Amino acid sequence: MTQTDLIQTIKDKALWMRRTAFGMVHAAQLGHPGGDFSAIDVMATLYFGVMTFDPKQPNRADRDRFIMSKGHATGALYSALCAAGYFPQDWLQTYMQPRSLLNGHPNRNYLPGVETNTGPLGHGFPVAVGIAIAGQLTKANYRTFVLTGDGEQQEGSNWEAAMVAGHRKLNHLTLIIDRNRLQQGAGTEETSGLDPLDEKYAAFGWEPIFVDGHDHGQLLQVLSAPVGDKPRVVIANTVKGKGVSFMENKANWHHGVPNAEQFAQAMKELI
Ligand SMILES: Cc1ncc(C[n+]2csc(CCOP(=O)(O)OP(=O)(O)O)c2C)c(N)n1
Ligand SMILES: [Mg+2]
Repeated sequence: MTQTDLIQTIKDKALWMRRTAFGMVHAAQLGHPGGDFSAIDVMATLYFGVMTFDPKQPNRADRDRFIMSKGHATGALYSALCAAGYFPQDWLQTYMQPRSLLNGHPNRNYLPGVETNTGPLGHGFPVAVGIAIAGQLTKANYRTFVLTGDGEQQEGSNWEAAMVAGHRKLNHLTLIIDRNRLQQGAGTEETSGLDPLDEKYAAFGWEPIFVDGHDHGQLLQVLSAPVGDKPRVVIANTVKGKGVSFMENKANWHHGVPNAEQFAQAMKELI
């Protein structure tokens, strides 16, 4: 496949994921669509352009690992896993229903492709560091990718994990920060400021890179770049609610859910 075709495939998957995730949220009348939409272009690039995995053998030892540390964004995660072939499409209709395998926060005991349970912010990144340490100790070649929210970076556990990863030079580890500048109900910089994230991570022994988190070409280039000699942090500048005009950059769409009219309008825009 040419690079242009690959980027088109990723775009098509991202569009399907946005429509699917919003459909799940609309049906359940629950979810976190703002953070789904800021993350979906990163996720589509990882699953359809970067990572090596086999959905028929989800526990293959040599698979690349993806950890969704911002575990509330299950619309993004489940639509990616379904599109990647981990489970049939009709499972999506059960999202957040009683006894569904598709909980509001992902559970590795229920769903293939989920590497670890997340939801409590600040949990997935430390687990990803542990997975990367295991890879380093066993001289494995797999890569570990972990996605955190930017508000999530306010949790202290992230900074312990970052310190260990820098110290151990976990060069097969890539952290992606979904830098949409909003958390639940407010901006990150007015709540507990994070900037300058690049300088902070550099001081912890990481290689920081900024990227437009909705530019599939840029994302593909940065996320598939060969490993260096340090862990890498990709600070993805994103828009919460990206793709739907009335949701973009609106804090109330963190866990807002659409009525029938809003859902129809979103489907008109997501084409
Ligand atoms: C430890 C913990 N505290 C609070 C919450 C509730 N919560 C869920 S999402 C969220 C905001 C997260 O903001 P951010 O990380 O920026 O996510 P995004 O903008 O990507 O949705 C909060 C406070 C939680 N899940 N875990
Ligand atoms: Mg955020």
